[in-house]
Amino acid sequence: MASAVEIDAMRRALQLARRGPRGLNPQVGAVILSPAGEILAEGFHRGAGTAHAEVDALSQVAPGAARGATAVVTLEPCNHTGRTGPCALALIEAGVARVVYALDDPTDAASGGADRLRTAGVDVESGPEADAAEALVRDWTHLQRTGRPRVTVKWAQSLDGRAAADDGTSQWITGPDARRDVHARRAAADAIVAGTGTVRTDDPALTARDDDGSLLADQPMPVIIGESETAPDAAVRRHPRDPLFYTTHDLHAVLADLAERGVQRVFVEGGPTLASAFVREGLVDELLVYVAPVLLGGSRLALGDVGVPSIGAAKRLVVASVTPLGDDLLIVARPAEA
Ligand code: AOF
Ligand code: ZN
Repeated sequence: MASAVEIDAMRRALQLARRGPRGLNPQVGAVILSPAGEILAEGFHRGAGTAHAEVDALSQVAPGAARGATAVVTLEPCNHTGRTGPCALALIEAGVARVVYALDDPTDAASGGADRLRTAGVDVESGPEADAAEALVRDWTHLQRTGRPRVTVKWAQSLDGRAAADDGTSQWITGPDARRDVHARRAAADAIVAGTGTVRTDDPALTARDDDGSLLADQPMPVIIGESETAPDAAVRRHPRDPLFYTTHDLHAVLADLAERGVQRVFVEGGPTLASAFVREGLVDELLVYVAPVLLGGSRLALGDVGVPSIGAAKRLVVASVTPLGDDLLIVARPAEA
């Protein structure tokens, strides 16, 4: 059983983990406790190629001072030599007597640290705060498992499924509460994707903003897909992060490339053509549909061709939640098979 002091230390380690960047490696935090339960050192992982959290924490204690100590880590200490050496070995060599970690390492390459520690006589315990630790690295785990980022596709529509009036105007279908929710979700994504057509016609800023229009602290990287040129004075060129442009229409290739750049979560807000392409290719992990109680009629549908010639091929979804936002509704849905 983990002690109350160890559980507190794990919560602290989770806070520390969040100081590290989201990217190719998971966010990991570590706390070293003396046998009396005092914090000797704290550490976190600053991204691929830098010291792991355990090694970062150990580097802050005097040689020999971690002997008999307890290491509290948010992820199972690794057992491999990747860009850095195995943390399990570093802990053993430092003389740590006990290791408490929250979550097993989900990768084949790096897992096995717990067994290695036990074999060396270290007392090992796993599980405290596992849910929070799992939530923290969920997108990274998805990236490991699938080789692509998690994809959220969002659109706003009228009650009759239109994304714009027939003259193309669409500002605004939904109200301020729904728009605030969208901006918070943009801020939580690593990249925001739009098509060149939407960039040309709507000139979106693709930033995450609060009600008065000022920028939120976290900004997704803008990603523009398509063949037409983006004008030199397009709003997206003033985005705080440099936009990434892809001229290919192969969304699988785009997502594989984003994964290699450490993009864990993608927010697709690119208009009906791009949304349809993601749906058609089966690349959607989560759909966010903001439904406003208005009727627009006409031909500007929220989705075009999604590769459903007949009802037997319908893309079946499960509804994860339905949330009222002001006068609007947010429906979160996922593919039925996922
Ligand atoms: C840990 N502590 O702080 C992190 C771990 O290429 P490397 O050497 O940076 O190894 C990356 C892998 O190590 C990564 O895929 C994951 O399995 C694990 N991350 N492990 O013990 C850490 N960041
Ligand atoms: Zn490690």
